[in-house]
Amino acid sequence: MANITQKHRAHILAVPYPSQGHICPMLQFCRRLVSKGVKASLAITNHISTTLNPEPDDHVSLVTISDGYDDGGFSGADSVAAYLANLEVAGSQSLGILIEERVGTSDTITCVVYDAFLPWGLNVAKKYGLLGAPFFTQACGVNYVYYLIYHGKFTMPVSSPPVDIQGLPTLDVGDLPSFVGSPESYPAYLELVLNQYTNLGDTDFVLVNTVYELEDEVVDVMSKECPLLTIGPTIPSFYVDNRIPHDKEYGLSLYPIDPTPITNWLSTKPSKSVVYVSFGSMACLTKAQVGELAWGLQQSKYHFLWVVRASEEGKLPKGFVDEKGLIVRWSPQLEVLSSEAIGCFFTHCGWNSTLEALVMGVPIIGMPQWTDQPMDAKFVEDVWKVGVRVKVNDEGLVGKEEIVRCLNEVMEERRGEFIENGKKWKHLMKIAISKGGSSDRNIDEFITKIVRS
Ligand code: UDP
Ligand code: 7WV
Repeated sequence: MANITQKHRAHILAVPYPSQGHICPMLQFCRRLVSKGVKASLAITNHISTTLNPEPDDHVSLVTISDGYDDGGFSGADSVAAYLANLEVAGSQSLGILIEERVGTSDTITCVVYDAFLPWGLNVAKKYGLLGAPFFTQACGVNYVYYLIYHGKFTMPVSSPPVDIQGLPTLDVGDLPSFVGSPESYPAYLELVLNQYTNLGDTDFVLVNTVYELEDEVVDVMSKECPLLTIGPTIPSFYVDNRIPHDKEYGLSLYPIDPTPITNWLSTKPSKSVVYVSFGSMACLTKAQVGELAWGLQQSKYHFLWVVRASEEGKLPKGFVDEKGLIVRWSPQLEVLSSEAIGCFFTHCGWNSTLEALVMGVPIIGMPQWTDQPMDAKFVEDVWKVGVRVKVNDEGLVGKEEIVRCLNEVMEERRGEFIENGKKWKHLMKIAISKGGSSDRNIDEFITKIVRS
């Protein structure tokens, strides 16, 4: 048995928050560890496991825990607060059982890598004498704002003057994470993001899915306060360093998808002629906003591929059709963004989508909705300068004229500038995760520490 244990240098158990944007980056981080000789298992919820029936992963073992809602998952909960409370209780208990079952076997867990949204992961790890490392799925700048609030160094609600935080560009209220600008909007989620720091001092490592070169100033500032290891981008190796065989897709999609009609449609379109529109897995737009988007896309000159999730479909204007466009319920986003036909990405600026656009060198039109997205959009426009952010009108809507204006700006008028700037970030991100790059060195450091301990 000892031999088997030695074959892999350590066994990490990764516990993502059960949403699309949190599972994928952690799964990718696991694949990266496996490629470096570490065993990795990913704990998804019973609900996700039974609804998805995921294919076995070539690299990472899938195991299951409970979120307390084995039948309905998040939609089975009465409130966000109830979901989070039950996730903690049922999650801690089932995670403990998973760990205990493996003690003394060739599968013994060495370290629990838990989503920073789930700080109770550390308690479970410690109970069994294991190492624990939080994994932050959001940008370091966002994490730092929450960190300052948690430590009382920055107070909410923020009044109107712009705020200056060391390591970050000057931020207007609308550039801050939405929960900070309007603390009353989602109290349970605000608590979730602030609670990321409750036991940070007890951890030996803090893993962050970002790239040092994208946020060097804030990473340097925050590193003085806690031991950060930037390890991103957690995008399949095929699109970055291409060192890991068979790592081209995320592989764990919470939505059913048939890529063929989409890739076929894209293949008939001229180079850089298509606007890819998606707001990720969670955002819910108002019916009025979906209408403005529809008319804006229709009035523009460009082809568009628009992801409208099944739950959002009813908000499309009745009978809306446009021969320039293709509307789908979900897309193979990496394949789409890497397609020659794509000219720009009209996105909510979720952190994964933002990293994906940067790695593919695709110019961005940011239309942030909530949570960390406004800050990501700020960086897109003012730090990386790879695109623009839409302006919201007095009614809180992004009107069709504004949409057409932004499309013209990014698809034509300022296209060269955005492409040119984008090349730099794309290059830096690929170098970071390639052998000897900033993220690669940090991942090696993490492994060395967990293997030695
Ligand atoms: N995604 C996808 N197909 C879609 C829309 C999104 O594969 O039609 C993927 C996307 O590539 C990204 C993730 O879903 O990896 C969404 O994560 P993000 O952080 O951008 O946003 P969230 O869904 O968490 O708001
Ligand atoms: C899922 C649930 C809640 C939040 C997020 C994802 C996120 O912003 O990453 Br606050």
